[in-house]
Amino acid sequence: MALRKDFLWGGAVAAHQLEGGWQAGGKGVSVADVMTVGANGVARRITDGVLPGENYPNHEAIDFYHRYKADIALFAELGLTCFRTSIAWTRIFPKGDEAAPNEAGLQFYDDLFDECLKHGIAPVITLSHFEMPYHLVTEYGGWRNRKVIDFFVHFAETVFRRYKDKVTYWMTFNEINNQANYVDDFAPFTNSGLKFEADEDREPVMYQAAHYELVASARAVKIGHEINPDFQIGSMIAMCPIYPATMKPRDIMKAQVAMQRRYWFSDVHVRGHYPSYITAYFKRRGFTLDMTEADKQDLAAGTVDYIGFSYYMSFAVKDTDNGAGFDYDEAKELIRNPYVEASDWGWQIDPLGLRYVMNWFNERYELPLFIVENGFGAVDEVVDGKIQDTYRIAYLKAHIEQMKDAVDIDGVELIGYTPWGFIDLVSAGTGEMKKRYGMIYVDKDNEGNGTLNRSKKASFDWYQQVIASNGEVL
Ligand code: P53
Repeated sequence: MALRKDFLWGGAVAAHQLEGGWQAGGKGVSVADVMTVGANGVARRITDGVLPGENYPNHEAIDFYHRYKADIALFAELGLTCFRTSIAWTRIFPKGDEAAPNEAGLQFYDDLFDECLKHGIAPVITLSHFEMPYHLVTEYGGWRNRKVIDFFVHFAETVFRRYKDKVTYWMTFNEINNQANYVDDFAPFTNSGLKFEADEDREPVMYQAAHYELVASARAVKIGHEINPDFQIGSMIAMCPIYPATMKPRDIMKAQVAMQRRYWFSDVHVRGHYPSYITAYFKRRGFTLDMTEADKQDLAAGTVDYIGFSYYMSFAVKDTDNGAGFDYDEAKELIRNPYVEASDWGWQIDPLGLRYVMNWFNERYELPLFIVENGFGAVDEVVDGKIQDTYRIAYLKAHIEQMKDAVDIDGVELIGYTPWGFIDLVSAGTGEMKKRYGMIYVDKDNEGNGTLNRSKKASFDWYQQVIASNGEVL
């Protein structure tokens, strides 16, 4: 047995993390454009608009906007058969609430996709990857406002129609479930454009925003299938399995509830309705959400075709509160797992966890899977002009082995694999360049200095032979 013949070997990025050109071709300001650079353990700041004197790393990023032709030639040399990126919403609708799209933005992605297709690389496209128009935040309160559903659906329909013959694989919202951590400012802002009052009860606001996103996603899926029945439109879930700390029954139950808090989103995407454990939770907590009959019909009519997910690490949790609800606070309750190593940024490295979650998804949904992010953020050092990133090769190799076992031994259906940031780019979490995932090195540092030149790391040659052998030579 082996991976399927048409297995998609790719690489993944997101528009705001590599394009730069933040004002080029009429692009509007996105939420990523108002986030400063952070550091390991230091959160990025979200400023009130773009302020002078601040370092906003996404403004230039790695300047893919102006260099994409040479970059895609390099991706072709690597052997990619697909390229996952996103469409920056603000290139198409600079403010988000316009009736007519911005032609220059649409043309940019036409040219980009043509360039990919010329090299036999299929574009795999995320509609919303942490880059909603900032205007929708200031004028509408982000996804706390129902009107944003229509703005998103209009954006989705516009790009579905425009690229219907160039793109087959789509995803609606990147890592929609990150906002399960609504306590820190990062995920609510990047997922949903949410900013909170100091004394606001954040949790129901997050659920309301997520509900509108799920409705918007379902409406987009339905319209997409009408525009082109061949479209494959997936969810995109950040999968970090949450293990119980011990075999103590209360730890097991705690881990189950924690999984429910992180993964109810994919239940709705796939099944087209809310699971009863989450509606029971809303009831117990007294959350009264704006959820109409029409919403329910929309959810049922727009279920996804496949499960796109990212996998970097596993989590673990221990029961501490002794309550009957096993309530879970993701910002505070995760513990270090002594059985696995961690990256310099504390991300716990757990290759077998990938096989575990592939089984979990397969059991639960019986849909094809697509691993649309996986990778190792590390500091690279150039020695004699070359980066010998053996640690990255070891991480990717170990994960690909588990992915193959899930397919071969466990019978999971898998569409493809696109390692994250295969060309170095701006970290989403910290805004750093230093946290590198790439097989292609980009000469730029955290302060924004560097030539932006591209060069191959040792992992480039390694991945090239992995692709050429369809995963047989690792
Ligand atoms: P960075 C948290 C946990 C798992 C995945 O992340 C995450 C995050 C957010 O930081 O994000 C995804 O750059 C995301 C990408 C992101 C990548 O993982 O913080 O989809 O945009 O760059 C890696 O190291």
